[in-house]
Amino acid sequence: MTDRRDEAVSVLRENRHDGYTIPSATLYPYQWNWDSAFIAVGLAGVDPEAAKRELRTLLSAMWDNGMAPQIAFWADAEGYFPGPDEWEAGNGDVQTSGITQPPVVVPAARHVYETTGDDAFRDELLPLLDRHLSWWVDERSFDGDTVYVRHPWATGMDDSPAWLSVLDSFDPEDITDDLDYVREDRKSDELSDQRPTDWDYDRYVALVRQGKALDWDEAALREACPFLVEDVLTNSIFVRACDDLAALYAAAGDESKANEWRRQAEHSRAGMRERLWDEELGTFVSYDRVNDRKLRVNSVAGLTSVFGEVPTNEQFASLRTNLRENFLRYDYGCPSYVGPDMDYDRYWRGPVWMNVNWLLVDGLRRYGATETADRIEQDSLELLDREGFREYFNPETGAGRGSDRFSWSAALYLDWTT
Ligand code: 9YW
Repeated sequence: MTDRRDEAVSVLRENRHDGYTIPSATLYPYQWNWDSAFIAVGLAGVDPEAAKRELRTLLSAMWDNGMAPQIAFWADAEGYFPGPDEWEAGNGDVQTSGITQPPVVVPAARHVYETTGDDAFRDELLPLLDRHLSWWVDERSFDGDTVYVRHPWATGMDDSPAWLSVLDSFDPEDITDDLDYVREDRKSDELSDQRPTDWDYDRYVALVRQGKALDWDEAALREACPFLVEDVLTNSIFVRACDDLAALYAAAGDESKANEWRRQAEHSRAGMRERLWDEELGTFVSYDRVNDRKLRVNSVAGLTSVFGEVPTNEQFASLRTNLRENFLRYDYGCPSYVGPDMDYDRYWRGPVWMNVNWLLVDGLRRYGATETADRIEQDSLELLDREGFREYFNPETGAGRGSDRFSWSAALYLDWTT
């Protein structure tokens, strides 16, 4: 093992708690949903039992209705806002947040299964994964094809510029009368300039307080919530998750279930191609269901559609031109957003993130775009080798930003260097 791989393993060991791995010891002291999925991918090759446990713990926080929460508060911790008392949500065993995150758990489960060949693990997870994806279709889809989220944090790309016009479409005081809170995410001066602004934060908190006031009731929130967005990243991952669930069923010999989920994947893909494609930008975009409009922003989220094999060949040709001309003209690919007010250092408004690069590399290889995939993979490894396992990176200088010893950066390094 190289020194860097050893270090990646030790980051994951340091951040491991009882059955799950926290994203960062300095910023995020609980279990996060898609973080754990990426972590399981990296652990699969070095500690398969820990990888399985990571996913089991993640799924044991699932609600009865099949919602897999963004955060599970397994143990008390200091210094994170909004914590368990703020959300007042959970499944009886564990307190959780009231929103979800993109269902990377299914691709991760398939990866762990295929690495270990553990049929019992596959069979144990199948009904849980099925329940979760069925929840997306039953509770989070207007038309049965594309799915929606009701908070920017649920997309995993908290302060993406794609959300600005939706956040601007409502007054936080119209949905809650309590906007008192203290942020915990700007502990140093350096971080202050990199985190979401207070204007965004007021709206994030208002959406949380509205959800809590309505007891996290999906039907009530579908009526009242001003943020109902068909996020392109979530949908791309959802489509891939349906395909991967079908593959797991096929491995278990259940062709009828496999076909059911293949059909869902095709149906959701067709919905995305029809409603989320933006010819002028050459990418897929998210859709605001409340105001019935496309959110026309060139975010890397649109490019992750390759992870779900969503673009037709024709769409892929435009998307690849957009990727090369707009995103890969920086020294380090692939920035999270390009366009007006791009900010190289601010969270999801410009910096490079390793989990996104991992989705892109995987998807681009599916389209046979080997050179482009290699470029993004090499940029990622260069950044991690040079800067360490940072949370995000400046696309111009490559400087590491945010927290250090960040779990998914370490985990995906392990997967790329296997
Ligand atoms: C938050 C943990 C999470 C990630 C998100 C990222 C950030 C902040 O950190 O969210 O308070 O949830 O935007 O994608 O899962 O690493």
